[in-house]
Amino acid sequence: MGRLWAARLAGRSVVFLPRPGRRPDHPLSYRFQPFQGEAFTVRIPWLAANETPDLLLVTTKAGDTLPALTAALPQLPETTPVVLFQNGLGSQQQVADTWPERPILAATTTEGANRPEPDLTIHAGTGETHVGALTRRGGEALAEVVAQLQGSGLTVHAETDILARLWRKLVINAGINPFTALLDCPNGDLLRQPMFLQWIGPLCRETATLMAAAGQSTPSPESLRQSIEQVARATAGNTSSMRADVLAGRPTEIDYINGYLTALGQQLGIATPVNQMLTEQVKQLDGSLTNGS
Ligand code: KPL
Repeated sequence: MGRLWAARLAGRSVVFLPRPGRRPDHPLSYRFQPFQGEAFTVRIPWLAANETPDLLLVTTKAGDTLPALTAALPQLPETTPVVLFQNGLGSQQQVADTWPERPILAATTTEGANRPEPDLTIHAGTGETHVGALTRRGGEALAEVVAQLQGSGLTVHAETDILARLWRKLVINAGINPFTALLDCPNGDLLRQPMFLQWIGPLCRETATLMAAAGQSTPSPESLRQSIEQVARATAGNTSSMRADVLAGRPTEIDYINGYLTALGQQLGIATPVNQMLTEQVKQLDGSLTNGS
């Protein structure tokens, strides 16, 4: 996702921030295939030591966000808006709680991008991006941040209740990602998988109870299920991000999806056996792959 935004914003002094401890000496260069039109090469420099960006987009995995910002933020002015693009919930609140005086915002996007080869990024599907504030200063910066992101030509909207949007996305990810990782199948195949058909109803009941207890407007479990199945159908051929992580031997974002819901249930005294089972099973898969067995 970072490479998609960088390619679309290129020409507006875009720079990448290196990972903590790294100082690459060449600009990052990759081929970019826009949704329409010819592919082109993007060359993006790394942030120079004395440079201060107007805006920081954070597109790391949820679990990498806090360490990445802990390394990066001390060198950036307190006024630089930070836009978080992570999946799930939990990592955004960690950041907002750690830097409550900074302009922290969160975004959800339905833009589709993939990287079939290390040096090729494809803008596979157009969508919409919603951005909203997580801190008071984030609210003050919102209009300007949205205007800057609109410079990409992508569709970007200001959102007054970003938490509600993050919750809606979380529901979808919680109902699709772990099943596709466990069953090793594309999203659309779930609709005929006995494991999915057995657990999706109870999962939606748990999630609806949690949403109500967390003060979110609460659709019925049946409408949560319909939304999940609709996205599974609309993205039938896709490999979910969690299945892709498992296949690549990377840690998954389960702690920020079904793991977040399980932890919230524990805090609120609500039983979440299905979220817990899915979290444990994905962690086993994760662990077994990273152990190389
Ligand atoms: O957001 C997704 C993901 O894979 O993380 C879905 C909506 C499930 C599409 O694949």
